[in-house]
Amino acid sequence: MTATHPGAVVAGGLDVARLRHDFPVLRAVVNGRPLAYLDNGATSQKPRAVVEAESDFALLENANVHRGVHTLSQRATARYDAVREQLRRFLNAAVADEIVFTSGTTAAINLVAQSYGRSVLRPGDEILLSEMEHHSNIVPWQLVAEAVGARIRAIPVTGTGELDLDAVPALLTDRTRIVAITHVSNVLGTVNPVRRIADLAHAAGAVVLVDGAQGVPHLPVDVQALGADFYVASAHKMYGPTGVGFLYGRLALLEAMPPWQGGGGMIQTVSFEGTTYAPVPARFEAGTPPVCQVMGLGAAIDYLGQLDWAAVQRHEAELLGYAIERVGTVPGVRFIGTAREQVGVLSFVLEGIHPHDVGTVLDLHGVAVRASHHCAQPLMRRFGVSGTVRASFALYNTRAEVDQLVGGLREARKVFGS
Ligand code: 7TS
Repeated sequence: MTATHPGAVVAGGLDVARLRHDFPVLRAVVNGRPLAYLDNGATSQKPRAVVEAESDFALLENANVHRGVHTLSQRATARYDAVREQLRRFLNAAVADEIVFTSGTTAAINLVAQSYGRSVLRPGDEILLSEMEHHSNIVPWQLVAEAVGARIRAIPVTGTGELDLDAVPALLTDRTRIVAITHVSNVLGTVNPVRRIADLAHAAGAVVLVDGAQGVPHLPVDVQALGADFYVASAHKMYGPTGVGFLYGRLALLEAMPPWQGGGGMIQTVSFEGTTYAPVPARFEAGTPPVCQVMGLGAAIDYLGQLDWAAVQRHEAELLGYAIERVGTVPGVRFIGTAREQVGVLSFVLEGIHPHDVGTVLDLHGVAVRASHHCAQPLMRRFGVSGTVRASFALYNTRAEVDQLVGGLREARKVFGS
């Protein structure tokens, strides 16, 4: 693995210009303009160190894990499990066995729904979600609810894009078994009061799954302080590779959970009379895992670990504040989501212009945003829109990129009239 330059952080702030050198794609030219990559909520760019960790492993050290006695396989296994330990520290989990590698957030939620959900839910039981969930934190629960006869309920979202906490006590009943909420909304950027909700859920006897897909790229996460029983995320939104993510689960819960997918690596003994299963986390990692990608995830955690997080958070907050101020000067802009605690994301509509059309004009200006329902159709319905334009930020974004966004929005206004 190649180390990133140690001088990336300068006193008093983040040396963004130097950091950007770690991300070669940021020098791309799109439609004759310098790329302004503001679609980090969909996937962040990857620093050279992450890609090199993957390619070095593939080219020089490749072997399968947990299978061979030969040296290369043993080395690969040690490195694979070392990343598990890195994640344990990154999330402040109690032990490394609480970390299961998955292919991403979606796979991790499906794992919990199918393994934990199916084994505890009875007809008439309830699963409490929220109106701001990504489809990944809705549909897996609907699948299991349908199968077992359970019922889905949802915490409403206020006009500012916050969870309506006053509604929570009435929604938590003696039938609620699982509460699954996002840490940070991928549409609104709202940071949810996870700890408060977890305390209420636990008092009602429910377990809590936190969808951290948009949390880990922006906030230091301590799963124990949050009171999360399960916490899930994807590497590709935290400067790591696609194809890998993780499930954190409290050890006692994981140990009591039945396997979901069967295959190599998750068994103790197999016979036609019956099979016994490996202890966690192997029980939940059937088949060859994404070994190269796990090496890249390790490098991403290293990369994040060498940053001054206070400076990163300051930079991202300043940038969001600047974006709110500047985008707000464009005629006809209406922000969707104005929560008191907001990170990384700015969603808005330009009155009278379809978000797709705005997205297309922005692309002609070299600005990459997402313009859609953002896989959050219940939330779109809540705000009475078919979609929004979403600028989502990362630590390498700049004010100049926000200015480029605003230039593109003014152009869209001109092209489509007012
Ligand atoms: N949960 C949240 C909160 C997300 O933002 C996403 C992806 C997922 C789950 C699913 O993650 P995956 O890695 O398993 O696909 N969100 C987005 C987005 O906002 N734009 O593109 C993908």
